[in-house]
Amino acid sequence: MVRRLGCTIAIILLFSTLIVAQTQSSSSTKPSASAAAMQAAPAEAETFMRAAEARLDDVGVKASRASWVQSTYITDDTEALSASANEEVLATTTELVNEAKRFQGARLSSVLQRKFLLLRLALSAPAPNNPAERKELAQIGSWLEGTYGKGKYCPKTGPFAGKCLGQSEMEEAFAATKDEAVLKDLWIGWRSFAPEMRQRYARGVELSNKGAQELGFKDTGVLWRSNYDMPPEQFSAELNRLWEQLRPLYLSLHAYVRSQLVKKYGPQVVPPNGPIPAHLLGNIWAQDWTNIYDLLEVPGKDSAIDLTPVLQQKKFTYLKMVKTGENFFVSLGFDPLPKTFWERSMFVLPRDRDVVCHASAWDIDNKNDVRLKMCIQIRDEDFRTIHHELGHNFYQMAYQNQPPLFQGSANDGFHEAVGDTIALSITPEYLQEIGLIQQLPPPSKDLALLMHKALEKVAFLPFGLLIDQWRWDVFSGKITPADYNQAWWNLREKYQGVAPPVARSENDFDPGAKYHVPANVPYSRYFLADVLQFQFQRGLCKTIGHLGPLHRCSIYNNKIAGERLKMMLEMGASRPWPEALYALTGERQMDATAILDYFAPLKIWLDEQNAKNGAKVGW
Ligand code: X8Z
Ligand code: ZN
Repeated sequence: MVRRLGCTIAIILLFSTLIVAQTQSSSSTKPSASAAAMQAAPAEAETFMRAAEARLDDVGVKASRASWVQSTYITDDTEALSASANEEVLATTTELVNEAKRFQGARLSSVLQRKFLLLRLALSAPAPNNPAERKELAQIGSWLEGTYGKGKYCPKTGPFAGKCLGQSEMEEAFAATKDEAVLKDLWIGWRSFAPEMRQRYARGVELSNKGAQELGFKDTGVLWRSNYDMPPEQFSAELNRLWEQLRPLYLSLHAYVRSQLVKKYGPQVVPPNGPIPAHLLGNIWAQDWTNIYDLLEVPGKDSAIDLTPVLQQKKFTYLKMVKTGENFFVSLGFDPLPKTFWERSMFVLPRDRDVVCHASAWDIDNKNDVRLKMCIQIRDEDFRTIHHELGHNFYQMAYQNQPPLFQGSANDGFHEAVGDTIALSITPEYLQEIGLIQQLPPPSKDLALLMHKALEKVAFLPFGLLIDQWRWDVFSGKITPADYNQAWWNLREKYQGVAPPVARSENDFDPGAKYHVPANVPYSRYFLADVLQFQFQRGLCKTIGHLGPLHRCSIYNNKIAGERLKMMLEMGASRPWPEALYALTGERQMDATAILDYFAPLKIWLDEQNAKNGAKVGW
């Protein structure tokens, strides 16, 4: 349970931000400490910080190596080695944060103030100061991640009988079948490895809360919400504000998709006015609905929008998919990926060992040893995910000249949004330019293009929000272990309007079947990224003078757009995120109008269809 940057792995250093005034208002600021600090010379703080960053860098790199080996070769030994390296990170960071208390209230440069701030926020699961508890927390973290990585379901009947399906094969299976009974079996089966995590997860929550309290936060959730250059309660309000703006769009999509699923599966299976059964949306977690695109009746649907058959016809290999992603960044003026990226990455599921298949981008040495870890399949979704991950890697390389504590993104949503922004440029125009399609679909097919994108981006929004609503309440104690599963499904219904296909109970631990929960990766970042990527794209397309709808804008090959983007990436975490946003877009606020405008023509069409079908909106 060491701080990671989403699925960009750079152990310890965290990289989000909070303005100094708020840190100082925390309960750990005692007058006596401040009085002592007034005497602590800024030069002493400078020396302290230089040594601290060197130590963090050192233990962080060691832990990254151990974690890489664990994630790409899960055994008891690699789990133990990784836990031990993470324990050292926890110990070092805690020690440094405690020592740093003597500088509270000292008159420091803004750069130094920001570094002290980031140091205090550097762990996503801070450990208690007690060595035995610290060790226990590190072990729980490695065990949970390893247990998820090994998680499999081996169906006894149906088309997948005789195979054992890990995350990657399970995603494939969910995309491949529309048979309700098979989907239900897979859905239940995927959750069967999670209950054994429940108890140790709860213990991890207890320990990391203790660690957070020792750092002066009320609980770990407050620490997470303190990472956005504003007070934690303002951050929660900010998320609500964005969600309220986006909810009508989601509701329109939900109502339309449900009406189509009623046609396919019948009202006995899909209640026309109720939540959608969660196994029918083409994805194990119902977070991305693109796999049910072919069930929908959309004008212009015949055009080559789903890239899976295109990639397969063009005989794309996994390497060609990654090279195509790299080529996009190079076309913008970024340096190519280093030779070691190609030598050290894991691109496919190894046949002979357990690995964590959930895609991630790594920055092993905070310099050029960047890597991709993924179980690539030749399909549309993985092509997009490759761009997502490479966004992390190019960000990491762009900020490598920043000092260690600034080697991160402006806030964690920025790290998640960069590759997705690039993927928004995978337009028909771009696909034609690189020879993947021959003919451009006419504007009359735009609705189909938008629907495909909405099944990815709009469908995801409430999911992106609710995971941390659950965890914040778990950390605060509002949700207790006795209600873990019920509370989870209450939120799934409230935000997403989905329901489990069979009754669930507290013998289940459904949150544990989603990677980021056992891996302890905060999730609000993906909601933010969903909003930010459209803002980034709108800003970049304006910069290059694009005329016409945003969904037909590609920044491919455009060095001016590349320069703009690079400028922001190179800032790393050195400035509060509104400044980074300003550098790219000229805006200082997160703004949902970019995504709303993008999908505006679809929203009109969805509302017409829902009215025509008499589809109820909501559940
Ligand atoms: O975890 C990821 C990336 C790695 S940071 C593959 N994503 C979230 C998820 O899969 O749940 C990207 C979209 C949301
Ligand atoms: Zn990511």
